[in-house]
Parts: sequence; structure tokens; C-alpha cells
Amino acid sequence: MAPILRRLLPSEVPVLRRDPVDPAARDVAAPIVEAVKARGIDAVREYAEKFGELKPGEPLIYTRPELEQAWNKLEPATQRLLVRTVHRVRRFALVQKAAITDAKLDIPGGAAGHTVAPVENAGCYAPGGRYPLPSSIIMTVTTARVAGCTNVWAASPRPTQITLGAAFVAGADAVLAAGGAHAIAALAYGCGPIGPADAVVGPGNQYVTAAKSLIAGRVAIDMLAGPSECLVIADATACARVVAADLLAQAEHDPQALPSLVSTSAQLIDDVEVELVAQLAVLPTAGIAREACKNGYAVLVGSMDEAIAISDRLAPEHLELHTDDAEAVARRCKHYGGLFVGHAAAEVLGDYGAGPNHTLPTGGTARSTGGLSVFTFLRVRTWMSLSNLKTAADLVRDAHALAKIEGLHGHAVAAAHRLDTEDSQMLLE
Ligand code: HSO
Ligand code: ZN
Repeated sequence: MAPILRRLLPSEVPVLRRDPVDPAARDVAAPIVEAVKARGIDAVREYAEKFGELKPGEPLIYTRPELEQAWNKLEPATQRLLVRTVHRVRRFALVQKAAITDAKLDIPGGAAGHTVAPVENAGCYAPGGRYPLPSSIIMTVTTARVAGCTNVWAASPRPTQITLGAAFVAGADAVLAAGGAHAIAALAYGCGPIGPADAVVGPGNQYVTAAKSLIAGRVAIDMLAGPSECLVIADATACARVVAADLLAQAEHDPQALPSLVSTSAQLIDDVEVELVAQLAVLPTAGIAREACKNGYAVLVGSMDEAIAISDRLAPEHLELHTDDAEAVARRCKHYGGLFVGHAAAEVLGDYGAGPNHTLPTGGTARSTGGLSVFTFLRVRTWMSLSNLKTAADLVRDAHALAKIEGLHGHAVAAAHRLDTEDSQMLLE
């Protein structure tokens, strides 16, 4: 029988880096985005009903008091669980926010600097297809709140009581009960009391990603995410049972998910295979996980250097290190969305709020971007202030000279006017 994870040679490892936006999905999303842009809430409701997210008469928008009602219906133990999770995500986001501060530099004649400010309006998407993900609502909404956004709206198709309650405790102002491209367009262009948002974030299916690509530039987005990935680097010290469990946790997300293993130990690869078979036999989500495992692979390498080189080539969304002295291995890894160092640092603990956000770059885009964070909702605005034009005379003269070189005579005049009448007269001649 074929192994659960096919064996590949290091040279056979496919480097993902496929286009994050599926052209067919973009063709579907584009007219939907246009319709919502043109007709707002009416179009959103039509699509939500057409796609079976809503029945006629069901609420499309849950206001803050309605979110509170959902919260009040949750079991006290569930409420406490959500509160603890929000608290952990918030603490991490606060530390990140404190790490970016205003800056100021004295320059001749004055000063220049930047101030950091949140975007005013945030739109947070959480998928609701295969599994409702209240944890994704917490990750996105809490982070926007810590950033200091004035309005934070969430969107998720068929939101459950827990999703609505999570939105309440994370601090959302309202929830749009819709998904897909129409939900993204609703956040970006506005839909009744929701939107328009200045930043639209959160993971979703290919239509969500396609819609995000269409609104990007007009509003900030976090990333164009594809199916989730987890790469495990393991040596002979790793526990096969734990490695297999982590690969399956990844695999159960989506038939398109990508669980993979790179190991310096042939024995560990064999042991993980045995564990995968045993664990899949009793996993309620085995149907999906088995499909996803077909995308994955196990690679035997000759050294940790080789393992790290493969990982850096892939730039995986999640990278788990199950090795001796994992801290030292961690320092040598360059490209990943989220790093999980050591046997105890399970990806699922990150998924559920150890602190760092679980919205992470996929498909090799970790080479160029990090995951969702408070920074996604912050803008760095620059300023300059000059009061002593005598001290700034060099700058003025240089600006004048550069303007002449570029043929921008109006610029030259504007610069010259900053000098004393006599000097400026000279430049203007
Ligand atoms: N692993 C997912 C996040 C998630 N897991 C939500 C469970 N719930 C993508 O990073
Ligand atoms: Zn997960």
C-alpha cells in the first residue's frame, strides 16, 4: 500500500510559489465585487441568499447589542475560555505595538520624523465553510482593537453563537453574516452600517483571496493566503507520535492543506508513517486529512544543513523544529511565517492563542512578508518642519538645483522662494 506521506528525494521537493490568485476564481469574484461596489447592501444580501448563507428574512448584520445577546447565551466555561484566549492574543499584540514608536530627527533648520497611527476602519474576515473558526475572529478583531482602530467590523458566513460571542468579546462593532467575495467587497466598499474599511484582513477560500487581490491598493490587505502548510524538521530525538499528530492537525484543515516532514533520521520517518496510519484510523476528520496527506511528503536528508536549506526554499507558513538544540536550529532558519521551536511548541498552541497571530503567509510568500499583526493596521506617517531657513539654505539650494536638472521649473521657483529675498532673487534669475 502507498505510504500516507510519499517519500521524496531532496531534489524532488516541489517549490510552491504558485500564483496566490486563481484566475478562474478572480473571474468569478470580479463581477461580484463590482456589484457590491455599485449596489452595496442589496447586492450583498442577494449573493448571501444565492449562495445559501442566508434565508430571506434572516439577519445579514449583527449589531453590537446583538453580539452581546449571543455572548450572554454562551456557557460560562466557554465565555471564560474565550476571555482567556483574547487576553493572550491581546498581550502579544500590545508588546508588538510598543515595539513601533514615533521617531524624530533634527535636520538643519528644523526637524523631521514619523508618527504611527492606526487606520480608522478595520474589516476582519473569518472563514466559516468547513469549520467555523471563532479563533480567527479573535486573532483578527483583537489585533485591530489593540492597534487602536476606531471601527472594527467582522464578516463570517453562517456565524455560530460562539463566533458571534467571540466577536463580542474581541471587541467587534458588528458582524456581517456573509462570506466569499461579496463579504470582502462589503467590508471594502461599505454595506449599510458596516464599512468602508481602510484595511481588510483575514484568511479565506480562493474567492476571498481573489476578492482581496481586487481591492488591494485601494485598501490595505494583510496578504493573499492560500491553503495552509506545516513543515516539520525532525531528527532522531523527535517523538514520532507527536510529529504525526502535528502533521494531521495541519492536514485536517483542508484537502488542499500541505503537511510535510524533513528528517535526518530514516527511522523517524518510518515511525511517523506507522503513527500516521494508527492516528488516521481513529481521527474523525480523517477523510479530509488523508486527502491533504497526498499533497505532502517525507524527505530524508543527510544533515540538518540540508533540512534547513529545503525549508528556506519552501518558506513554509508554519515551521516546526523537533530537533536536538532546536533553539540553535531556529537561529539558522531564514524563511517561515511562524516558527515553533521544540517538541512542546505545537502549532495548534499557536493556532489557539499562545500569543503570535495564526494568520500567516502561505505559498512561499513568507519570503517577503510576515503574518497579520498590529503592524497591518498601523500607518507610518512622516512629517517635516522647518523654521530656520538660514540653516536650511543648503537644502534649499540643492532642491533648486535638482529641480533644474529634472526640468521642473515650478519646483525650482518654489524652492527659491524659501531663501532671503536677495538670494532667492538670484536663483530666480
Ligand atoms: N492553522 C490555521 C489556523 C487555525 N487552526 C484556526 C485552527 N483554527 C492557519 O494558520
Ligand atoms: Zn490550525
